[in-house]
Amino acid sequence: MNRKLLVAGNWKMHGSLAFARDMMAGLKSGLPNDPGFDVAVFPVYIHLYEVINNKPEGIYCGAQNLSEYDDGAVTGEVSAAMLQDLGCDMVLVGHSERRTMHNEQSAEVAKKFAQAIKHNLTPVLCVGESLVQRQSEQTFAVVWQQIQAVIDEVGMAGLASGVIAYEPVWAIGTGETASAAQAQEVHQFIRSQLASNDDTIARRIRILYGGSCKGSNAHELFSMPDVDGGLIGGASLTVRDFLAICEQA
Ligand code: 3PY
Repeated sequence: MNRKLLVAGNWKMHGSLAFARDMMAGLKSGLPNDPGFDVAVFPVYIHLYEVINNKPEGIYCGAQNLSEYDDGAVTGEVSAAMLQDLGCDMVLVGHSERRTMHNEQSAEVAKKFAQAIKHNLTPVLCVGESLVQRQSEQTFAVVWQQIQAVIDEVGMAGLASGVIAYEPVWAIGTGETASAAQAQEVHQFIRSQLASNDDTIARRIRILYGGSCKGSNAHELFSMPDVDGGLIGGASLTVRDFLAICEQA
């Protein structure tokens, strides 16, 4: 099955309104009209409106997080309905920085995923193991537990509305990258586990690689049979670096 690649830039807590505007202008002039792959950017909440209003046709915009609740007295949080109202298309859920720095547990991540699909946002479910977990051969178990929690909440049909991003924690912001073979091994594991539940969904769902992906390694990563694009951190923060990755898609 042909899956359309997705190149997604996670801007994390970087940038300014001027940065967001410049990035959109740069992507507008640098990307072909119909690139044949999907492109998305994930700015901080307060820059979403700027991006949504300046983005070129065909680029998706998403938030980096959302509340697990519908609405109410939840100071500082932003709901899925609010993101949808603003014009967001997507949202990251369970990024490792949220799992580690904000102690987000898989059950909470699963509730956020459910909120996203309830409001027609495409959730990008981030999963991945730490270095200690990899060294003690727990990679598959950790990754599958993170995905299973979402299946328990929304079922396979719900999961199918989203995208999975495999982001080994040891490769995030460290300059370390999983080799293409290491990435493929985990992506293939995820797809085969999903296939034992539903073969059609397994073949259709996109699984992105994230973790120090850049222009110089994107081609090799994206040519793996189960790697359907990338969730890009640092290299999504300049037009030149991001376009260099897009050129490999
Ligand atoms: C990274 O590549 O550093 C990321 O965390 C992308 O989400």
